[in-house]
Amino acid sequence: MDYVKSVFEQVKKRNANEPEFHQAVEEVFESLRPVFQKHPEFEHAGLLERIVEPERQILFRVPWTDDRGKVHVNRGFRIQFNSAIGPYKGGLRFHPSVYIGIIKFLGFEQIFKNSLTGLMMGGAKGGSDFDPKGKSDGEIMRFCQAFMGELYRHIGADTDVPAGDIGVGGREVGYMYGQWKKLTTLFNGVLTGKGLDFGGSLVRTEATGYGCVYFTEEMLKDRKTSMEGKTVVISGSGNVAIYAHQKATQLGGKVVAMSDSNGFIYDKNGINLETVKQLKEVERKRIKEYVGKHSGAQYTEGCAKIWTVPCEVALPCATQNELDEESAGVLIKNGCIAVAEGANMPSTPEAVKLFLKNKVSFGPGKAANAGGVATSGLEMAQDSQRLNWSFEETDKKLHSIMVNIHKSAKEAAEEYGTPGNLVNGANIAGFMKVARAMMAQGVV
Ligand code: NDP
Ligand code: 2IT
Repeated sequence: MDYVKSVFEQVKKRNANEPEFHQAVEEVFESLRPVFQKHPEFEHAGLLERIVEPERQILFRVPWTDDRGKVHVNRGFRIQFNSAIGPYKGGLRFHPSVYIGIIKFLGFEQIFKNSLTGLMMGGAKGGSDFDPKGKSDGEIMRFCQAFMGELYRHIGADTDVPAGDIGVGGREVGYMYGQWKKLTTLFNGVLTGKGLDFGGSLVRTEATGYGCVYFTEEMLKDRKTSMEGKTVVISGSGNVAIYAHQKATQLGGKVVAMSDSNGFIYDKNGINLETVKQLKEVERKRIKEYVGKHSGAQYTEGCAKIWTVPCEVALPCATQNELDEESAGVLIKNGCIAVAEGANMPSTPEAVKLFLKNKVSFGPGKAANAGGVATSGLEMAQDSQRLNWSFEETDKKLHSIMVNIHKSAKEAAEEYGTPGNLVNGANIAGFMKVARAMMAQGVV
């Protein structure tokens, strides 16, 4: 059995019943095969065995009280995966589907994504199986305080810097920061995605969606075209989806469909973003309410069918494995030429294969959605300097980071013999920096 395969078998055995983690590892390993052929010293140093084993995994009880005085217990997670190139960095996800396998897949992806940004950030992820849906502000606050009541022991501006992800936005980061500050009596950049009044960065809210579209523009440039005049479908209607819509529209695209976990809306005139923002960011309601406000729009129950809406550009921005082989086939048949993953691992491995085989420009999540964490890195830099940069300056930096990520992935794909395959390119480019750092730092 070859080295890559034998380590993967070990990963499956040691991490049984964690299919999302296996999926993320398998994809990276497949891309890295040629790297290990070229660098036998990596095998000797046990790089793969080390990189799939988190440096530290923290699991904790989160007891909190609802508005009626009833006590609930959730489970909290923080996985500090790899610190070879910087302090641990990665978001927190609050969603009932969260378990150790989800946090592990996300933490593993984060190692390579953070490396691709070119900034000094290691990989981590955390979260809880807490469901924020239908909870009052007071309940959200008490949960966030309880969660931080344990997490604060393990994080720090120079050790581990969490941020948002699904179910964790500005409101939750604010409550967690307040509790962290109270417990430690410190004030620094220990969390990113903070409010602008207390150390947050301009553009962080928009960053993942904007970055995903900047990445798409680079892929379209390679096809001698641009976003101008393109029909776009975006799954999800959360933070990433909303700002992907905003940037795609600014660049001349028309977004005709968006979704939430219940279903999707279609508006042939282009989805009105102000209505979506009001519904999702302010009122925290369901996307189906959109059709009551725009007469030409239609709502369809079931979110997976969104990929049957014809488009040239598809941006999956909701969750893992939301776009399968069948949906990929329909997208291709309908003339889709570019797919960029705003979400983490939204396309199944079979869907990815089909896109690559049919020469659809495909931007994998760890490259295409790296704008969020990159801007978190910019927030950390501003916090350390005790300075705030302007929107324009920060957006310019984000744009140049996304252009560079596309370039490094494209060049690595060419260097290792699979031109145009940005999955291989992103995995290899992200891995190489971490591998060099691990080699230089010895067996630790
Ligand atoms: P939000 O919580 O703001 O929005 C999530 C959106 O996805 C909602 O529309 C939600 O619908 C939908 N969704 C969530 N879970 C499911 C599910 N199981 N099935 C179908 N739809 C679902 O999260 P974000 O926008 O921040 O995150 C979206 C994706 O982007 C995630 O994969 C995240 O990991 C990734 N990402 C986020 C970054 C960030 O900076 N926020 C950075 C990089 C990647 P509903 O409201 O019905 O639950
Ligand atoms: O998946 C991701 O990159 C994020 N949720 C953002 C992480 C961060 O630290 O900003």
